[in-house]
Amino acid sequence: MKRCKFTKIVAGLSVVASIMGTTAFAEDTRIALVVKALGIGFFEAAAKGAEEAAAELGGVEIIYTGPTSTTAEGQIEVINSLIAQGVDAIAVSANDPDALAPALKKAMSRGITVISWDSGVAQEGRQMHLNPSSTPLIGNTIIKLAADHMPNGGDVAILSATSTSTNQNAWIDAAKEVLPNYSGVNLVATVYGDDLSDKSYREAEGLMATYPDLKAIIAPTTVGILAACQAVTDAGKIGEINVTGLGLPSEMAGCVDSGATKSFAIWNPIDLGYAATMLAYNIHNGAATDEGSSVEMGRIGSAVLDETGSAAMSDPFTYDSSNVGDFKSIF
Ligand code: RAM
Repeated sequence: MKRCKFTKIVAGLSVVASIMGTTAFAEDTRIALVVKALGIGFFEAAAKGAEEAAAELGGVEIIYTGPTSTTAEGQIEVINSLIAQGVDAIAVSANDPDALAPALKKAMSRGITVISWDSGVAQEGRQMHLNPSSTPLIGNTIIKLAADHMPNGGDVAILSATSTSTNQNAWIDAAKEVLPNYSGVNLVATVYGDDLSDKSYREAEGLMATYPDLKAIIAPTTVGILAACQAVTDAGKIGEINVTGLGLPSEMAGCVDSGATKSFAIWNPIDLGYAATMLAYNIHNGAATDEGSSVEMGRIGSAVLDETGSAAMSDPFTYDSSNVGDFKSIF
């Protein structure tokens, strides 16, 4: 009796299949873009790029997700839930290089493709990492942006994201290495706003109170630079303290107009999300990730993996009053 019912169901299904066409049963490839936290404009721009890649590839579903605040614990919860859902790939921008590794190893052991992008995961926790650009270049860029507007030198401070953030920590280390090339530029402090607007604002206020001679706040985070610009503006210190670092033209145009920010830099976050999605898809479909391998990133070109399984996308671009208006509606 049971067998009979089963045969009928299978027969019924094959009728439906032949009506709908065979593709009706082909499942989409589900790629999760896990960000440091939801609500950050930089990651929302990256998600646009991920959707663009999905549309170009066809049969790809993007799951844009992340914790509500920039913690490793929040990301681990998100990753465990993606493992339970059985997604095909996870592309993560990490709040901590080591804390996420066990959860991501578990994902890989279940056959899920794992890459990191933007902010990396320790090598054992992912198959590759995509840097936005060369780390030494970003480190030098953030110091140069400040130094260019300090002809007589002076005190500068860094306002970063979280203290465990892989990307900001690497850029800050690279910045410290080139500091001796900028004589007269004196780094007095590094503080952490955790990529939260209110905490970043308070940290910027704290810097101004502690270092009355401060000439620049360098924030290598899109959240931090905007909060610092607001704090400097509210303190009436435009012209006294230049706020610079890495920001989005869409968020920073007003700061450039007011003079709070003379210039800032960033790479294209839409391209970064697009490239990360292409890499996750191609690795899921068998692209090799050993040292020297080249993995396609669609319209961006190909990523060639170094000995740490990392590659870089493109150089950052500098924005100021001459060009910020042309980009503010894009990202
Ligand atoms: C913030 C995040 C992100 C970083 C940018 C520059 O949006 O910290 O990881 O790449 O700033």
